Amino acid sequence: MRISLVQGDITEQHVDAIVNAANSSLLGGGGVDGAIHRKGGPEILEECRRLRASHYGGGLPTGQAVATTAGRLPARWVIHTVGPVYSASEDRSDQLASCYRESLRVADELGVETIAFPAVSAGVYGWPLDDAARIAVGAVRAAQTKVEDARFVLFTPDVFAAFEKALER
Ligand code: AR6
Repeated sequence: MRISLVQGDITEQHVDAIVNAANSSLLGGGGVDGAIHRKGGPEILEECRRLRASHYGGGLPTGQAVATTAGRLPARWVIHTVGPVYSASEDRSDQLASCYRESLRVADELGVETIAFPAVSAGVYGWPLDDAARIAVGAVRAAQTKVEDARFVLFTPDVFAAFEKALER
């Protein structure tokens, strides 16, 4: 698998699947989640609502992933995953790694060849950037997957720099 870094907006990526840093309600929020729903249009939210009414009545658990249409985005699917809120007193690294592993597992089920990831948990959820980048790159590198091209799409220069450092290791 080829792993690359892009500084930019994930909603503009022409890939098979883009990953959303959602919350367990699946009903939208701020950050990358807000941008995806805004640009993707109401079809994504409609499918999220159906998921809440069926398989995920209690919400999507942290560390898991589920796919919907990508609506009007230039991708086929959005894979929603729920990162852990950062905690200084409890190690939730495996939950964060699980977001990437589970997203790739769902991607494999869909036959995805190209995927774009944001820096899950590195915004509102407060994960320190260097550590979030290390966990993300480590999890994607270690995954057994048929995905050929995984790209991290980082919104700001500081997050991009953290991922660059993690990828060089
Ligand atoms: N493209 C790529 N990355 C982006 C974009 C974009 N368009 N917009 C923001 N980012 P966050 P979290 C970056 O807060 O920490 C939401 O309200 C952002 O700069 O989106 O997992 C959800 O509903 C940061 O580096 O996700 C949840 O409630 C990264 O995406 C909660 O926030 C992740 O920041 C999830 O928090």
